[in-house]
Amino acid sequence: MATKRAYKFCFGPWNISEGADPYGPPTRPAQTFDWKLAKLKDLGFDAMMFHDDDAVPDLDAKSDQQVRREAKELKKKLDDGGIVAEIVAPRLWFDPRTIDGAYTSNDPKCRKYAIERSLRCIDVAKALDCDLIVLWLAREGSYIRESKNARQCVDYLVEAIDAMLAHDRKIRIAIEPKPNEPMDVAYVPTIGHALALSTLAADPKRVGCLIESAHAILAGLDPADEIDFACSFGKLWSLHLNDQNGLKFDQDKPFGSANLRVAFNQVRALERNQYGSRGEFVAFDVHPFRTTKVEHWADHLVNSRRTFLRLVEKARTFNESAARKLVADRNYAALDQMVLEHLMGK
Ligand code: XLS
Ligand code: MG
Repeated sequence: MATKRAYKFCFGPWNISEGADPYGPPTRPAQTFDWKLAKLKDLGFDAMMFHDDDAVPDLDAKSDQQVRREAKELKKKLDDGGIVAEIVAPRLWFDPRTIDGAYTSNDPKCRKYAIERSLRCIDVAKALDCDLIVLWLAREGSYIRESKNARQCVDYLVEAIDAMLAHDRKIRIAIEPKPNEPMDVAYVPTIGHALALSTLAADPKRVGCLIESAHAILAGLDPADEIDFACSFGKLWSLHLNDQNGLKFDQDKPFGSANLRVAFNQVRALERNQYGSRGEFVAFDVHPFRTTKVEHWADHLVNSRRTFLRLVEKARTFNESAARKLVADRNYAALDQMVLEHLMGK
Protein backbone atom coordinates (compact mmCIF):
# COMPACT_ATOMS: atom_id res chain seq x y z
CA MET A 1 0.00 0.00 0.00
CA ALA A 2 1.26 3.43 -0.93
CA THR A 3 0.00 5.27 2.12
CA LYS A 4 0.90 4.44 5.70
CA ARG A 5 -1.90 6.31 7.36
CA ALA A 6 -2.70 6.17 11.05
CA TYR A 7 -6.28 5.45 12.06
CA LYS A 8 -8.26 7.25 14.77
CA PHE A 9 -10.43 5.18 17.11
CA CYS A 10 -13.54 5.63 19.20
CA PHE A 11 -16.34 3.89 21.05
CA GLY A 12 -19.53 4.88 22.88
CA PRO A 13 -20.44 4.75 26.57
CA TRP A 14 -22.85 1.89 25.76
CA ASN A 15 -19.88 -0.23 24.73
CA ILE A 16 -18.86 -0.56 28.38
CA SER A 17 -22.08 -2.34 29.19
CA GLU A 18 -23.22 -4.23 32.26
CA GLY A 19 -24.05 -7.64 30.83
CA ALA A 20 -27.85 -7.73 31.04
CA ASP A 21 -29.64 -9.74 28.36
CA PRO A 22 -33.35 -10.50 27.79
CA TYR A 23 -32.99 -13.50 30.10
CA GLY A 24 -31.08 -12.11 33.02
CA PRO A 25 -29.98 -9.05 34.99
CA PRO A 26 -26.66 -7.16 34.77
CA THR A 27 -23.52 -9.07 35.71
CA ARG A 28 -21.42 -5.95 36.39
CA PRO A 29 -22.25 -2.82 38.41
CA ALA A 30 -23.24 0.34 36.50
CA GLN A 31 -20.43 2.86 35.98
CA THR A 32 -20.70 6.62 35.69
CA PHE A 33 -20.14 8.47 32.45
CA ASP A 34 -17.03 10.11 33.94
CA TRP A 35 -15.56 6.70 34.72
CA LYS A 36 -16.14 5.64 31.11
CA LEU A 37 -14.61 8.81 29.73
CA ALA A 38 -11.54 8.35 31.94
CA LYS A 39 -11.27 4.76 30.69
CA LEU A 40 -11.46 5.92 27.07
CA LYS A 41 -8.61 8.35 27.70
CA ASP A 42 -6.48 5.79 29.58
CA LEU A 43 -6.87 3.36 26.70
CA GLY A 44 -5.66 6.03 24.25
CA PHE A 45 -8.81 6.28 22.13
CA ASP A 46 -9.34 9.58 20.28
CA ALA A 47 -13.09 10.22 20.33
CA MET A 48 -16.35 9.23 21.93
CA MET A 49 -19.64 8.44 20.19
CA PHE A 50 -22.86 9.60 21.81
CA HIS A 51 -26.54 9.01 21.81
CA ASP A 52 -28.28 12.30 22.51
CA ASP A 53 -29.19 11.11 26.01
CA ASP A 54 -25.70 9.76 26.71
CA ALA A 55 -24.67 13.40 26.34
CA VAL A 56 -27.67 14.90 28.17
CA PRO A 57 -29.41 12.24 30.27
CA ASP A 58 -33.19 12.35 30.43
CA LEU A 59 -33.31 15.08 27.79
CA ASP A 60 -37.04 14.77 27.05
CA ALA A 61 -37.71 16.11 30.55
CA LYS A 62 -35.45 19.16 30.11
CA SER A 63 -35.95 22.57 28.51
CA ASP A 64 -34.06 23.49 25.33
CA GLN A 65 -31.98 25.90 27.37
CA GLN A 66 -31.07 23.26 29.95
CA VAL A 67 -30.19 20.75 27.20
CA ARG A 68 -27.84 23.26 25.59
CA ARG A 69 -26.27 24.17 28.93
CA GLU A 70 -25.60 20.55 29.87
CA ALA A 71 -24.23 19.80 26.41
CA LYS A 72 -21.85 22.75 26.74
CA GLU A 73 -20.70 21.44 30.14
CA LEU A 74 -19.98 18.10 28.53
CA LYS A 75 -18.08 19.82 25.73
CA LYS A 76 -15.81 21.44 28.31
CA LYS A 77 -15.21 18.08 29.97
CA LEU A 78 -14.31 16.56 26.60
CA ASP A 79 -12.02 19.49 25.73
CA ASP A 80 -10.23 19.15 29.07
CA GLY A 81 -9.56 15.51 28.25
CA GLY A 82 -8.56 16.20 24.63
CA ILE A 83 -11.44 14.03 23.39
CA VAL A 84 -13.80 14.92 20.52
CA ALA A 85 -17.38 13.80 19.93
CA GLU A 86 -17.45 11.72 16.75
CA ILE A 87 -21.20 11.39 16.26
CA VAL A 88 -24.46 12.03 18.07
CA ALA A 89 -27.43 9.69 17.46
CA PRO A 90 -31.03 10.26 18.54
CA ARG A 91 -32.15 7.35 20.73
CA LEU A 92 -35.55 6.76 19.14
CA TRP A 93 -36.38 3.32 20.43
CA PHE A 94 -36.90 3.69 24.21
CA ASP A 95 -39.73 6.15 24.60
CA PRO A 96 -43.36 4.88 24.69
CA ARG A 97 -44.03 7.18 21.72
CA THR A 98 -41.71 5.04 19.57
CA ILE A 99 -43.32 1.68 20.34
CA ASP A 100 -44.71 1.35 16.80
CA GLY A 101 -41.89 3.17 15.04
CA ALA A 102 -40.46 6.66 15.36
CA TYR A 103 -40.44 8.50 12.01
CA THR A 104 -42.70 5.79 10.52
CA SER A 105 -45.19 5.39 13.36
CA ASN A 106 -48.80 5.23 12.23
CA ASP A 107 -49.61 7.89 14.84
CA PRO A 108 -48.89 11.48 13.68
CA LYS A 109 -48.24 12.64 17.27
CA CYS A 110 -45.54 10.00 17.63
CA ARG A 111 -43.95 10.94 14.31
CA LYS A 112 -43.92 14.57 15.45
CA TYR A 113 -42.18 13.57 18.68
CA ALA A 114 -39.54 11.62 16.74
CA ILE A 115 -38.73 14.60 14.52
CA GLU A 116 -38.63 17.04 17.43
CA ARG A 117 -36.36 14.71 19.36
CA SER A 118 -34.05 14.48 16.33
CA LEU A 119 -33.83 18.27 16.09
CA ARG A 120 -32.84 18.42 19.76
CA CYS A 121 -30.22 15.78 19.04
CA ILE A 122 -28.80 18.17 16.44
CA ASP A 123 -28.71 20.96 19.06
CA VAL A 124 -26.72 18.64 21.33
CA ALA A 125 -24.34 17.79 18.47
CA LYS A 126 -23.82 21.49 17.71
CA ALA A 127 -22.95 22.21 21.32
CA LEU A 128 -20.41 19.39 21.14
CA ASP A 129 -18.98 20.82 17.91
CA CYS A 130 -19.95 17.69 16.06
CA ASP A 131 -21.48 17.79 12.57
CA LEU A 132 -22.34 14.11 12.11
CA ILE A 133 -25.70 12.68 13.16
CA VAL A 134 -26.13 8.89 13.03
CA LEU A 135 -29.54 7.40 12.39
CA TRP A 136 -29.86 3.80 13.47
CA LEU A 137 -33.48 3.33 12.36
CA ALA A 138 -34.21 0.82 15.09
CA ARG A 139 -38.01 0.68 14.95
CA GLU A 140 -38.57 1.81 11.37
CA GLY A 141 -40.06 -1.34 9.93
CA SER A 142 -42.86 -3.67 10.79
CA TYR A 143 -43.70 -6.56 13.08
CA ILE A 144 -46.76 -7.30 10.98
CA ARG A 145 -46.46 -6.54 7.26
CA GLU A 146 -50.08 -5.36 6.89
CA SER A 147 -49.78 -2.92 9.81
CA LYS A 148 -47.98 -0.26 7.76
CA ASN A 149 -47.82 1.18 4.30
CA ALA A 150 -44.18 0.80 3.28
CA ARG A 151 -44.56 3.23 0.37
CA GLN A 152 -45.85 5.87 2.77
CA CYS A 153 -43.06 5.08 5.23
CA VAL A 154 -40.40 6.03 2.69
CA ASP A 155 -42.02 9.48 2.49
CA TYR A 156 -42.05 9.71 6.29
CA LEU A 157 -38.36 8.88 6.43
CA VAL A 158 -37.53 11.53 3.82
CA GLU A 159 -39.69 14.08 5.65
CA ALA A 160 -37.76 13.44 8.88
CA ILE A 161 -34.38 13.62 7.16
CA ASP A 162 -35.34 16.85 5.40
CA ALA A 163 -36.49 18.41 8.68
CA MET A 164 -33.09 17.59 10.16
CA LEU A 165 -31.17 18.95 7.18
CA ALA A 166 -33.19 22.16 7.32
CA HIS A 167 -32.68 22.57 11.08
CA ASP A 168 -28.95 23.06 10.65
CA ARG A 169 -27.23 23.74 7.32
CA LYS A 170 -23.93 22.24 8.48
CA ILE A 171 -24.94 18.86 9.79
CA ARG A 172 -24.53 15.63 7.87
CA ILE A 173 -26.55 12.48 8.44
CA ALA A 174 -25.10 8.96 8.35
CA ILE A 175 -27.74 6.23 8.10
CA GLU A 176 -26.80 2.99 9.90
CA PRO A 177 -28.77 0.14 8.31
CA LYS A 178 -29.74 -3.08 10.07
CA PRO A 179 -32.09 -5.66 8.55
CA ASN A 180 -33.94 -6.86 11.66
CA GLU A 181 -34.03 -6.76 15.47
CA PRO A 182 -35.92 -5.20 17.10
CA MET A 183 -38.14 -5.22 13.98
CA ASP A 184 -39.11 -8.34 12.10
CA VAL A 185 -38.27 -6.55 8.86
CA ALA A 186 -36.61 -3.11 8.67
CA TYR A 187 -37.25 -0.53 5.96
CA VAL A 188 -33.56 0.33 5.54
CA PRO A 189 -31.77 -3.01 5.78
CA THR A 190 -28.63 -2.41 3.69
CA ILE A 191 -26.26 0.28 2.48
CA GLY A 192 -27.93 0.18 -0.93
CA HIS A 193 -31.22 1.14 0.71
CA ALA A 194 -29.56 3.89 2.76
CA LEU A 195 -27.90 5.43 -0.29
CA ALA A 196 -31.04 5.16 -2.38
CA LEU A 197 -32.93 6.97 0.38
CA SER A 198 -30.27 9.69 0.42
CA THR A 199 -31.06 10.56 -3.21
CA LEU A 200 -34.62 11.53 -2.20
CA ALA A 201 -33.43 13.98 0.46
CA ALA A 202 -33.53 17.74 -0.06
CA ASP A 203 -29.73 17.89 0.05
CA PRO A 204 -28.39 14.42 -0.88
CA LYS A 205 -24.77 15.57 -0.45
CA ARG A 206 -25.35 15.69 3.30
CA VAL A 207 -26.77 12.19 3.65
CA GLY A 208 -24.37 9.26 3.78
CA CYS A 209 -24.01 6.09 5.76
CA LEU A 210 -22.39 4.15 8.56
CA ILE A 211 -21.61 0.45 8.15
CA GLU A 212 -21.77 -1.90 11.10
CA SER A 213 -20.11 -5.27 10.34
CA ALA A 214 -22.66 -7.31 12.31
CA HIS A 215 -25.60 -5.59 10.64
CA ALA A 216 -24.23 -6.40 7.17
CA ILE A 217 -23.68 -10.02 8.20
CA LEU A 218 -27.25 -10.19 9.54
CA ALA A 219 -28.40 -9.05 6.08
CA GLY A 220 -26.48 -11.99 4.58
CA LEU A 221 -23.88 -9.63 3.07
CA ASP A 222 -20.13 -9.36 3.26
CA PRO A 223 -19.28 -6.15 5.16
CA ALA A 224 -16.17 -5.67 2.97
CA ASP A 225 -18.38 -5.38 -0.12
CA GLU A 226 -20.65 -2.96 1.72
CA ILE A 227 -17.58 -0.83 2.51
CA ASP A 228 -16.46 -0.80 -1.14
CA PHE A 229 -19.99 -0.01 -2.30
CA ALA A 230 -20.41 2.93 0.10
CA CYS A 231 -16.92 4.24 -0.69
CA SER A 232 -17.66 4.14 -4.44
CA PHE A 233 -20.21 6.87 -3.71
CA GLY A 234 -17.96 8.75 -1.25
CA LYS A 235 -20.58 8.05 1.42
CA LEU A 236 -18.85 6.03 4.14
CA TRP A 237 -18.67 8.61 6.92
CA SER A 238 -18.46 6.33 9.94
CA LEU A 239 -17.93 2.70 10.74
CA HIS A 240 -18.91 0.27 13.50
CA LEU A 241 -16.56 -2.66 13.39
CA ASN A 242 -17.52 -5.78 15.34
CA ASP A 243 -18.33 -9.40 14.59
CA GLN A 244 -21.29 -11.72 14.38
CA ASN A 245 -21.51 -15.51 14.40
CA GLY A 246 -24.14 -16.17 11.75
CA LEU A 247 -27.80 -15.27 11.62
CA LYS A 248 -28.96 -14.85 15.19
CA PHE A 249 -29.40 -12.00 17.69
CA ASP A 250 -27.08 -9.00 17.26
CA GLN A 251 -23.94 -10.13 19.06
CA ASP A 252 -21.56 -7.14 18.82
CA LYS A 253 -18.58 -9.47 19.30
CA PRO A 254 -15.01 -8.16 19.32
CA PHE A 255 -13.75 -7.36 15.82
CA GLY A 256 -12.44 -10.52 14.13
CA SER A 257 -13.68 -12.78 16.92
CA ALA A 258 -16.00 -14.91 14.76
CA ASN A 259 -14.37 -14.70 11.34
CA LEU A 260 -10.84 -13.37 10.99
CA ARG A 261 -10.90 -13.57 7.20
CA VAL A 262 -14.07 -11.48 6.94
CA ALA A 263 -12.37 -8.96 9.28
CA PHE A 264 -9.20 -9.00 7.11
CA ASN A 265 -11.25 -8.24 4.02
CA GLN A 266 -12.95 -5.30 5.75
CA VAL A 267 -9.56 -3.85 6.65
CA ARG A 268 -8.32 -4.43 3.10
CA ALA A 269 -11.37 -2.58 1.76
CA LEU A 270 -10.75 0.31 4.17
CA GLU A 271 -7.12 0.49 3.10
CA ARG A 272 -7.86 0.57 -0.62
CA ASN A 273 -10.46 3.29 -0.10
CA GLN A 274 -8.16 5.28 2.22
CA TYR A 275 -10.85 5.32 4.89
CA GLY A 276 -9.86 7.81 7.59
CA SER A 277 -7.98 10.18 5.27
CA ARG A 278 -10.91 12.62 5.32
CA GLY A 279 -11.08 12.60 9.12
CA GLU A 280 -13.34 9.54 9.54
CA PHE A 281 -13.01 7.45 12.69
CA VAL A 282 -12.94 3.70 13.24
CA ALA A 283 -15.46 2.89 15.97
CA PHE A 284 -15.86 -0.44 17.69
CA ASP A 285 -19.52 -1.10 18.44
CA VAL A 286 -18.63 -4.10 20.59
CA HIS A 287 -19.87 -5.35 23.94
CA PRO A 288 -18.13 -7.27 26.71
CA PHE A 289 -19.31 -10.86 27.05
CA ARG A 290 -21.92 -11.41 29.76
CA THR A 291 -19.30 -13.48 31.57
CA THR A 292 -16.69 -10.69 31.62
CA LYS A 293 -15.39 -9.77 35.09
CA VAL A 294 -15.13 -6.16 36.18
CA GLU A 295 -11.32 -6.23 35.99
CA HIS A 296 -11.51 -7.19 32.29
CA TRP A 297 -14.27 -4.75 31.46
CA ALA A 298 -12.59 -2.91 28.58
CA ASP A 299 -10.64 -5.82 27.10
CA HIS A 300 -13.07 -6.25 24.18
CA LEU A 301 -12.25 -2.68 23.07
CA VAL A 302 -8.51 -3.05 23.47
CA ASN A 303 -8.61 -6.43 21.73
CA SER A 304 -10.69 -5.10 18.84
CA ARG A 305 -8.24 -2.27 18.23
CA ARG A 306 -5.28 -4.65 18.51
CA THR A 307 -6.84 -7.07 16.01
CA PHE A 308 -7.64 -4.17 13.69
CA LEU A 309 -4.06 -2.90 13.76
CA ARG A 310 -2.64 -6.40 13.27
CA LEU A 311 -4.92 -6.79 10.25
CA VAL A 312 -3.76 -3.42 8.88
CA GLU A 313 -0.24 -4.90 8.98
CA LYS A 314 -1.58 -8.04 7.28
CA ALA A 315 -3.28 -5.96 4.58
CA ARG A 316 -0.13 -3.91 4.00
CA THR A 317 2.11 -6.98 3.76
CA PHE A 318 -0.24 -9.04 1.60
CA ASN A 319 1.61 -9.99 -1.55
CA GLU A 320 -0.58 -8.08 -3.99
CA SER A 321 1.49 -8.84 -7.09
CA ALA A 322 1.47 -12.59 -6.35
CA ALA A 323 -2.28 -12.34 -5.79
CA ARG A 324 -2.74 -10.51 -9.11
CA LYS A 325 -0.84 -13.27 -10.95
CA LEU A 326 -3.08 -15.92 -9.42
CA VAL A 327 -6.15 -13.89 -10.36
CA ALA A 328 -4.89 -13.52 -13.94
CA ASP A 329 -4.35 -17.28 -14.08
CA ARG A 330 -7.81 -17.87 -12.52
CA ASN A 331 -6.04 -19.99 -9.92
CA TYR A 332 -8.43 -19.15 -7.10
CA ALA A 333 -7.57 -22.33 -5.18
CA ALA A 334 -4.01 -21.05 -4.76
CA LEU A 335 -5.27 -17.54 -3.99
CA ASP A 336 -7.58 -18.94 -1.32
CA GLN A 337 -4.72 -20.83 0.32
CA MET A 338 -2.40 -17.85 0.02
CA VAL A 339 -4.83 -15.75 2.06
CA LEU A 340 -5.09 -18.44 4.72
CA GLU A 341 -1.31 -18.88 4.93
CA HIS A 342 -0.88 -15.10 5.22
CA LEU A 343 -3.41 -14.91 8.06
CA MET A 344 -1.82 -17.90 9.79
CA GLY A 345 1.49 -16.09 9.87
CA LYS A 346 3.38 -17.13 6.75
C1 XLS B 1 -27.38 -0.97 17.65
C2 XLS B 1 -26.69 0.13 17.02
C3 XLS B 1 -26.37 1.29 17.93
C4 XLS B 1 -25.99 2.44 17.03
C5 XLS B 1 -26.11 3.80 17.57
O1 XLS B 1 -27.38 -2.08 17.14
O2 XLS B 1 -25.54 -0.35 16.43
O3 XLS B 1 -25.36 0.92 18.78
O4 XLS B 1 -24.71 2.21 16.57
O5 XLS B 1 -27.41 4.17 17.74
MG1 MG C 1 -23.81 0.40 15.66
